[in-house]
Amino acid sequence: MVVDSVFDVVADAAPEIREGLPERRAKAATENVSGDEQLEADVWADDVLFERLADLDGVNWYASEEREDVEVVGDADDGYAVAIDPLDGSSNVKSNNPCGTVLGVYDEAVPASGRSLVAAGFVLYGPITTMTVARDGDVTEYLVEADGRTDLGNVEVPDDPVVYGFGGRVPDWTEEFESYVRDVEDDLKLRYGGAMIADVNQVLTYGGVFGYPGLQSRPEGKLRALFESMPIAYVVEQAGGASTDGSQSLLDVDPDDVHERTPTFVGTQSVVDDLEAALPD
Ligand code: AFP
Repeated sequence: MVVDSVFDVVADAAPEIREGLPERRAKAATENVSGDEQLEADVWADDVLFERLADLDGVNWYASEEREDVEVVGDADDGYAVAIDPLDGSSNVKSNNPCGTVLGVYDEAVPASGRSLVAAGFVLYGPITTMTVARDGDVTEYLVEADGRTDLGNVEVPDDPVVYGFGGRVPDWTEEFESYVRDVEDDLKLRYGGAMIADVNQVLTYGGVFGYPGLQSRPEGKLRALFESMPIAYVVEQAGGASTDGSQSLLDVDPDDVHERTPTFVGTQSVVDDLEAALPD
């Protein structure tokens, strides 16, 4: 199965990427198309993953946060598109904080709606390396080591929320969003580390909410729909949680551009419901 092969490749590359980080903490003298300063690690991880994923029969398109255009890498009937952020949270490499890879597998050419996702997942470089994969209605966490993967069991978002974390500067939040956060912070514990996949894994583990809101200065927010928001929403929703861009499931977002950004919130259903109620339509 092509989807199996995609996650086999990502898991097999993970130990090599992790081992290659120490000597790649410097900044490359480049920016990606979104204007993010690129670390050597960003560019290198993208090259490692592109080389392997482009080779897979059944993968027709490779879209990356680090590449301006979608790469056409195959012409299989019913081929898939892989949309990937090779090193999410790469600015955490310098400070030795968690980072990882996030990807979605779409069953048509991208950009495409989140409803065309057939699988999604992420690798998390923390105290241990894990890969979490959502597909066919299940979400499974694996321990990833050089000699292979170990199934650590199913992942389900806890119903009782414990943690919250939101990006952007507080003065740049909208009034309605800030008011919502003031309520949330009375009940939940702040967990925000600058890498979406690490912060979302807190939510998957303990329950709660993670988000990067639309800002006064940037109403679309920071996170990229195709590579970050929709894949992570797919994981969280398949794990029994919810997602929203403020008014709809992130899976209903249908980006026109590969690098389009969207306000992004994922987490325990009750908390996401309260958030949607607090934000203007
Ligand atoms: P980098 O990959 O450039 O470190 O950005 C990480 C990210 O896209 C996402 O993983 C984080 O949740 C978010 O940006 C952090 O953004 P702030 O630095 O504005 O908090």
